[in-house]
This record gives sequence, structure tokens and C-alpha cells, in this order.
Amino acid sequence: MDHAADAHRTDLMTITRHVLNEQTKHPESRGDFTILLSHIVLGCKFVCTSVNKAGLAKLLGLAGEKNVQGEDQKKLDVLSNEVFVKALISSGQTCILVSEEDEEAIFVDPALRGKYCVVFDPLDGSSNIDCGVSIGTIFGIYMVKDKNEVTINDVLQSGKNMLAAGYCMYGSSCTLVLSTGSGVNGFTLDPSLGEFILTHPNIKIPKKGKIYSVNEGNAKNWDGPTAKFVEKCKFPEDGCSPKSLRYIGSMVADIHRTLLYGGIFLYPADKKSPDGKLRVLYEVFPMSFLMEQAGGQAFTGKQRALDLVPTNIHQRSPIFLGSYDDVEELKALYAAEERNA
Ligand code: AFP
Repeated sequence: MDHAADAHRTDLMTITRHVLNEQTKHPESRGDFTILLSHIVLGCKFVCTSVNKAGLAKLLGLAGEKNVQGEDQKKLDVLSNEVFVKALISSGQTCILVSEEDEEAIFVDPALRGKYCVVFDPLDGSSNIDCGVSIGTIFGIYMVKDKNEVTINDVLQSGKNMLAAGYCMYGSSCTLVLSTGSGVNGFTLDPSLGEFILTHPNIKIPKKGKIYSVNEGNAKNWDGPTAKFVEKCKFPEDGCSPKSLRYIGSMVADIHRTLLYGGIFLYPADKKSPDGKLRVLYEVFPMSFLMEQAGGQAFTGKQRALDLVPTNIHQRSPIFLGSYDDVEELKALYAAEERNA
């Protein structure tokens, strides 16, 4: 019997145990973050279960449609939003919530307020639900200075002020990837235990990758540097092999692959959408935070993504993120264009 392997199998590092271990590095902390995270984890487990049985439970389809009992059906993204909003408020640790699903920010009732702001997309990639492609929840966490005097500016901060960020991917397995600012760790849900177990400790993105990931259908509207970069991926000038193209169209799944295998994910500006498509607060920032924590880079075409300061909660930005060297190559093309302008 391999006792070492057996000890490893039976010494389960759950996400809560991991965060409590991290907490011991901050003697001043009182466990508030651990409580908040356990409520986020609960939301992820609920959404995971709902995604898995969506077809059976007839959760698919448009919000407002009636099911066979004549009851109003909630679309999965609407349901997921409700679950996260309620889980976050009931944690007693939040003061402002910004969700992709809600036009306005939610200011938590003062009696239930804590010191954290959570920005999130409860079910990103929802156009993929009906065909069973991986989708996910994305979240970022800020802390307010004074929970009794919160304003919208507490969330309109640059991404580098985030305390933590993560995503949960609902795919062939349910994987939660988290950074609290000291590296990136991945946890997989063990459905029999109902616990997320550390399966991907200290994720580091390869320095250079062999994959590029972009919606090439938009190519006719790209700017010069993006078009040149993608051309170089296909027809490298340095004798290297061309890169492979992989694009799922579900940011969580595309970023998860990029983190693990390396490469670059691009959602550039184009002539039709000068600000790109992806939202700064709950798509660009959390993924950029994770990418930097894993040793990669995130760039908007003009600046480091985490240096952006959004002026509205649903603002969009172009984004390029992935392996350090690949993003560096793209940055050089933008710099060259600026020099020649
Ligand atoms: P949906 O939530 O509408 O499916 O959009 C998904 C998404 O916000 C992000 O997850 C993808 O990376 C991106 O949009 C895909 O956009 P395109 O369909 O324009 O390629």
C-alpha cells in the first residue's frame, strides 16, 4: 500500500480550510472574508446543480414563459442572479453589489451591511446554456473604507484595488478558481461530499502559449495591431509553428483553458464596438486579476487592464489577456502603431 498517496487522498484541502489557512497570515482578520466566501461558494453550488438539471427541470427558455403547471419560469441567469444576491446579502458581509443582471447597483440595507463590495456576473456565457457548453460565474471583491458611508465610487475603483477575484466554471466538472492576492488556486466540486477540494494548487500560466482565442467573425472590423497579431499567430515570421485557434464564446471556459494551457484570449475593440464587448467590473477586472496573479498579463490596447478606473458600473473595455510573452508581443504592435501615428 502506498501510505504517502493514501495520506494525500484522505487529507482533503477544502476551499474553506484553504481560506482559513490564508487567514492565519493576517492576524488582524476576524474571518469575515471566510464567511463571505462561503456564501459565494453556496451560490456556485446552487447554480451548478441548476445547470446540471436545467434540461430536466425545464429551466431552459425565456424568462416569463410558463411551465406545464402554468407557473412563470425563471431563466437560469435570472435565477442565478437571485440566488447570488440573496446569498451575498444574507452573509452580512456586503454593502454594495453590482451584477450584470441588474441595471443599478444594490446598496445593502444598513442593518445587514458588512465591509465588502462584490461585483459579479452570475451566469456568464448564457447564450451557450441551451447547447450544454461550459458557462460560469465571475466575481471580484473590493473592501470599503467606511461601511456607514458607502457611495458608488466604492466600486468605481481601479482593478488593482481588488482584494480577491475568481470564477466558477460549470462544465464537465464544477471548478472554482480563486485568488486572494497571493497566487491562484483551483478547486473542484466533489459532488458526493458537496465540497470544493483543492485540485489545482498555485496555478501558473505558461510564459508563452500555442493557442489564440478570438471571435474571428469580427475580423473585418479590427484595428491594425489586432489584425497584425492574429496574422502572425497564423503565419509566424520567426520560423515558429502557427498557433492553434480555440474559441468557445464563453469567457470563463476560454480563460480557464488559457490559464491552464497558456496562450492569449482577445476581445478587441472593433469599428462597430469601439469599447469592445466585455464589461470592466465583472469580466475584465476579475479575469485580469487572476491572469496577473498566475504570472500572465492583461492589456486593454492602451494600458494595463487593472489600471483602468471605470466611470460607470456596466462600462466595457477591449481586453487581451494570457501568457506573458504573447501579451508582450501584442503590446509591441500597439506601441509601434502609436509611434507611427
Ligand atoms: P453571453 O452571456 O451573451 O453568451 O456572452 C458571453 C460573453 O459575455 C463572454 O462570456 C464571451 O467571451 C463573449 O461574450 C463572447 O462574445 P461573442 O459571441 O461576440 O464572441
